[in-house]
Amino acid sequence: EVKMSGQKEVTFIMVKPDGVQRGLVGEIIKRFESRGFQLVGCKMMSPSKEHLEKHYADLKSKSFFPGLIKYMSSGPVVAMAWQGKSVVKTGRAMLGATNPLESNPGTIRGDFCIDIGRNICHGSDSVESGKHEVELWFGEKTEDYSLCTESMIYE
Ligand code: RTP
Repeated sequence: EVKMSGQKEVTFIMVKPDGVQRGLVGEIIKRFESRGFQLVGCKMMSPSKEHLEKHYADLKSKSFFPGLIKYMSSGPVVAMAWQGKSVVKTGRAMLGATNPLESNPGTIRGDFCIDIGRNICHGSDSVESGKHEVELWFGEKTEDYSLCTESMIYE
């Protein structure tokens, strides 16, 4: 039971409008699936400005905030909830540094983008915000099938 609890960790990963338009949805999903994480929620949607302002509430005072909301509203996004052991921290590592020029090659941003304002994906930055963001984007409607696959990934 104690062992299982870490595997229930969830993170919110989003393919931003530039990632969708550039056809990188499959690539991003593939990397998380191949690593062994489980997709427990997935939808394409065009979030309202109000919803995006909630998601980015802690950035409201930043000078780039209006541009960020405009960019994030420029087309549909793919919102995903991923589950697994240490998925928040590992997910961030897989995305790479927020500024793609500082992202290592081999990371998603390090392989596919250049500008911080067009960095193709989002990932929750703590276990707490993972939970909060999955709830904000999915409500209660995520799946949990970690029990079905435990012997495939975890000891
Ligand atoms: P993220 O949530 O997207 O994974 O990135 P983060 O927490 O590492 O970065 P944060 O500072 O929360 O910024 C969120 C998103 O805002 C855009 N941004 N633009 N133009 C700029 O200087 C600037 N700084 C941040 C980026 O798209 C970043 O992912």
